[in-house]
Amino acid sequence: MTKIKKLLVANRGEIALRIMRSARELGIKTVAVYSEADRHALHVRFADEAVCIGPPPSNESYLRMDKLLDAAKQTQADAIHPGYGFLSENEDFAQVVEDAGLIFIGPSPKSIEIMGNKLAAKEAVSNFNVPLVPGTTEPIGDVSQAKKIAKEVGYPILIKAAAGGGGKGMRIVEREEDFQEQMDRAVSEATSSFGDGSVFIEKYITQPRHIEFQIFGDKHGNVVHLFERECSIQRRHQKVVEEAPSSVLTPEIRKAMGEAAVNVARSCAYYGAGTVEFIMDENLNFYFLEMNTRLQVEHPVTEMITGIDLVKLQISIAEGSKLPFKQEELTMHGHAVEVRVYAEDPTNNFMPDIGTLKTYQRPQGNGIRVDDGFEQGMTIPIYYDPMIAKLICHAETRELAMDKMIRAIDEYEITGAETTLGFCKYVMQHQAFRSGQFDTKFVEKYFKPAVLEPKPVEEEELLAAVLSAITEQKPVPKEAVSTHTAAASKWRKNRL
Ligand code: MV4
Repeated sequence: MTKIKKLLVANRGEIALRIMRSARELGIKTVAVYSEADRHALHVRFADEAVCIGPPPSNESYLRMDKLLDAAKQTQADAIHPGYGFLSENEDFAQVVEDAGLIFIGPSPKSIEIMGNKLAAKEAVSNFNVPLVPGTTEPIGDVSQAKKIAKEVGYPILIKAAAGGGGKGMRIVEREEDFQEQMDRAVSEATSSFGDGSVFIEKYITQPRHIEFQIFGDKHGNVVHLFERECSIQRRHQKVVEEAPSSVLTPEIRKAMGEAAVNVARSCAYYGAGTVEFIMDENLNFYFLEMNTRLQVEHPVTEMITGIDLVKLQISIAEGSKLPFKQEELTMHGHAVEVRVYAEDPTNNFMPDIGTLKTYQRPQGNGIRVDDGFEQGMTIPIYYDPMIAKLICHAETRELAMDKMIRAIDEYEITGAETTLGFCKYVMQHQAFRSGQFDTKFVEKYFKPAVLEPKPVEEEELLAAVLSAITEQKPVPKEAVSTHTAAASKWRKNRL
């Protein structure tokens, strides 16, 4: 057991803040790192100490292992938490942190390495009773051999890059005639993106649901799962809505998937927080896809249904503590939903709409959590992910959690940048989502920009219109008058 005294968080924004809050509650001092673009960021203000690690671009700051280690040395931090993204799933980073005599808040470099390669992951789980999508478990060497297997499992099939992840480097093959061409494309994409051209094939599940299990292991060989999250509402591999538990799992399937998830963790002697990703077909068959060896963006929904602080648990496991509970002692309470609020314009193909947050008012109330890294008046930097916040609602039932989410979205007031709030509200009100009859094609199937109401007129534009109408002695535009005299709620941009 090594108690951590000072933790450096090698990340920025909402996740850096979220991690530092838990550290502070544990009496651990916190060190922020920041790029020149984040000098005034909230995570910098929150920390006990802060070190500038370079210019705005991530590859000159947040991705620089040497600068992060220097910052740790300079501040005498004894541990590093990588957050998510950036270096969180880089086994070399985990290794250099340990080589420097520091505690890495995460799994072993070896676990990261194995699960970072999908074929190595399949190989690892092969003796652990984990269902895999029918296909190949070796890199394809001989195309005629691969075609034979494709014929056996049946078209359509999916070619995936072993080194890929998050949907990168995948190719669908509808019929045998296209196999060679798609194969060539996949190999060249994989080579240029990952420096590794190995590819394999799987049966293509056409309308899958994405269900992932939160697992936790300690350094003494104990592993548990903390139930599932469903993240089927995605747009181009970017998650939009996440919830826990999933609305489709029966207790029996949950138990079977949970056991499979624990076995995936055992197959690579996993410790720390991890997520085991499955896809589920329309007959509720589930298959292991990959394991993410980090704390995930959507971890708050799990925290809300279990009441467990996952960051505190990560820290105590990194210190060498045993898991404080057994599987049988874990229970779920109620239902949690999360939406990701991005500075993107849903009416303009979700183009990033970076700006200064002219007004920024968070929703409040029982069962509402907002994880963000901004305040009114701040400018969203152009260099990083355009996520403004995560909005999480918890209630007794799924229905009540969705209703709370709609209320919270209506109460959220953001001007100065277009956001995905209205889009999230559309999802929350959609009968396919509400009934639980949805899959990963939801956005493609149902969303068109026209479903969002036209944006209300901004206050300034309205004033200008009224003033010019008065000074020019023209009648005040009718629309302006009605908007102005309407209830204050009409000002909100998220009304549908
Ligand atoms: C699949 C699949 C269908 N069949 N594998 C996309 C991200 C990566 N983690 C795996 N992905 C998929 N793998 C087989 N055999 C469909 C997807 C997929 C997907 C998965 C989960 C959530 C959203 C998705 C969107 C498109 C494709």
